[in-house]
Amino acid sequence: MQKIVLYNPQAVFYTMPLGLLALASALDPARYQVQIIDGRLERDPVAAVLKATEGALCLGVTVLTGAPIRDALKISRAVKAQRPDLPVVWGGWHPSLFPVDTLAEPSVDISVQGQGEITFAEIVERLAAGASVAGLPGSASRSHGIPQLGPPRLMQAVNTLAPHRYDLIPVERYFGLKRQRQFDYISSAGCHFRCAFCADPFVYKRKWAGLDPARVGEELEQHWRRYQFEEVSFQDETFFTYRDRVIAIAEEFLRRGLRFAWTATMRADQGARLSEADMALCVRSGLRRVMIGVESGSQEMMDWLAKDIKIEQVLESAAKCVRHGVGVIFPFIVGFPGESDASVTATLEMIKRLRAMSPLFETPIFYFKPYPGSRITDEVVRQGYALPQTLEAWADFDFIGSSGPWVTPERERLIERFKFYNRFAGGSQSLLRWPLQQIARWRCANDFYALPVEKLVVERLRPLPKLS
Ligand code: B12
Ligand code: SF4
Repeated sequence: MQKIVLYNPQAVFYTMPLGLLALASALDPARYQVQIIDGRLERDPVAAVLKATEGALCLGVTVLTGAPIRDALKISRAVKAQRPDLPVVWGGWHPSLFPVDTLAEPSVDISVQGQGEITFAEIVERLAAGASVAGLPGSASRSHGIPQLGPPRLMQAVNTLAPHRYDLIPVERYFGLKRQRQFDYISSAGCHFRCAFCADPFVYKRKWAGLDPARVGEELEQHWRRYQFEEVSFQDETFFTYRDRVIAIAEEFLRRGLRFAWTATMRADQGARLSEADMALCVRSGLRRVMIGVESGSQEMMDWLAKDIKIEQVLESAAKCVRHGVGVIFPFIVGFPGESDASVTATLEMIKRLRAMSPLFETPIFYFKPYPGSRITDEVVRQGYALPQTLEAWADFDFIGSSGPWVTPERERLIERFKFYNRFAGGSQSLLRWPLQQIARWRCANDFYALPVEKLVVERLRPLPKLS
């Protein structure tokens, strides 16, 4: 039995490490013993990985762009220093976007692009046989010290892949850290759409592959009976891609008598197209909340972003969710390169409009960041914007809570104040917060954000996390 170690870097949320579960589950359990170490659960992740990699065949690390790179580097370097012969494989979004650049890091031997199950299984087979991994489709590695990229690998139909082995992770610990019995699950890979700020079109080439509804029903029934969760959080990029599939999944839940709530991503055009009867069926099967990326309240900006969505579809989806009691998270992005004041104003107006529709609606605002692999990022780079050149610099490329170079200090001040008052203006509030809610409502209604005394007092009393 050969040992494989997989590492999930530290991050700010406790979503289950589904990428690593997918890799581990694709390996033959009769031949490989897989240990998943999650940096978010370990007191001393370096010590845990060093201990686990003793006698291992390889270490695999999943790497997102931004802060997780720092931890991935720390772990990979510590392992290489102690076990120079142990192959270290990086996969996930960042190595998918920078297959060869990733190999400038001496502690990384192989990088994997896109879907990793089959590529990783083949890497492991070759390593076990003492064979070279050079030229393996979907990967890059060094040949005679020179990084070389293998040919791309075609997208794998996900139904052919093994079910995810949740017994490899401490599911209860994730429930505890999330403070809710919420189970993470993924039913598809990729996305057909082409949004200009997103890396998915680059990595998945606008392809999508989904699990059969019967399999989703069967797997979730087994997991539900075993883990007794209250909610399933579908991590799919676009869960509502095909109406018939979504309806079949909802029918599976009902037929099997599964009593859990579920949440998923929905595009506004998909929501607008969904019939009242379909929506009602989804709700009966447990649908409680969807996430609909709006990004901008300006149609012109939406078109520039190639969202392929109309503002009316956002409002139509929102109204449908109100009618069916479904909560919605509508994320917005401000600070796109060259964004006009009118566009920002349209976004803030749209947020107010949505917030007024339901106390179950949330409207987080993010600042645009030129994540690699997107059309806008390519454009700003052509115009002279310098992307980080090293992995260390990419690790710092994590603007959670900061505004980026395309937002003037005045605009940032306005947006931060708007976020504060908008948060307090909406929803039901406790008696204690009632006066603040009234002031916040008045301010939002009159677009008056000067002299934000209440904001200063509240932040003094309880600093708010700057996440949205
Ligand atoms: C859950 C999630 C997270 C979790 C992290 C998950 C984890 N690993 O612990 C959290 C909440 C921490 C997170 C954070 C962020 N996220 Co996020 N997240 C997701 C989401 C919704 C699901 C990920 C998932 O589980 N997918 C399912 C699994 C099966 O797929 P996978 O992880 O991609 O793994 C496959 C391949 O990538 C590959 N693979 C992955 N790892 C490895 C490792 C090896 C060794 C190999 C060989 C292969 C391999 O094989 C796997 C199976 O095919 C994705 C969207 C999506 N649907 O993928 C966005 C996504 C990954 N996130 C994204 C972004 C932008 C972010 C944030 C920057 C957003 C923000 N501003 O907050 C932060 C950055 C990190 C930080 N600062 O902490 C982008 C990726 C951008 C990038 N270049 O990295 C995505 C794609 C969303 C999008 N379309 O923009 N995220
Ligand atoms: S933002 Fe969502 S819908 Fe648009 S391309 Fe990315 S994953 Fe697809």
